[in-house]
Amino acid sequence: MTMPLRVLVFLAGLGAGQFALAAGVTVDNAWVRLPVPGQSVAGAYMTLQSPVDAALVGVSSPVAAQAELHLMGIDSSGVMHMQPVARLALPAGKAVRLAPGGYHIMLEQLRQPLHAGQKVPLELLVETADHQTEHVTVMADVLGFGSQPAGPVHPGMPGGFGGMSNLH
Ligand SMILES: [Cu+2]
Repeated sequence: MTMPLRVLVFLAGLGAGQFALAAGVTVDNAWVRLPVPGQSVAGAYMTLQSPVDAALVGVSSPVAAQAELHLMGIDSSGVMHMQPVARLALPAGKAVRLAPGGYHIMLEQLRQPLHAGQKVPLELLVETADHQTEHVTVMADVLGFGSQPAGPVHPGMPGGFGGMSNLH
């Protein structure tokens, strides 16, 4: 859909302009679902890949007072629910997808209304197997209703998650 984003990866403690690519995490297709008017939460999605075993252990964004990694699931009675996730494993060489209906970043207490076409910075904290942590800054596109990538459609849920804009 979009070109892979160029991400800036830097080791904590390095000076400005020094970009270490030790972990080399790449982030593709980062996007934020445009919240319905009046809502102060928005879901953010992307595909992460690390060449070495790593984990996503934290998220933040200047546009939100709080951001959390969540997993959405559907229980045996068909009720959708979600839970905070402290860390998301990024196995070496495996693309890990954050997408509607599954893992997502929830931006909470938005500090400003978002609009389609806007780019929102997301700060990802990635921990590698040797317990180094790196910040990965990625710009995510705010996508309105018609331009969102097709997400997984849950069987028995006509229209899939795209029709449920209050969820994320
Ligand atoms: Cu959530």
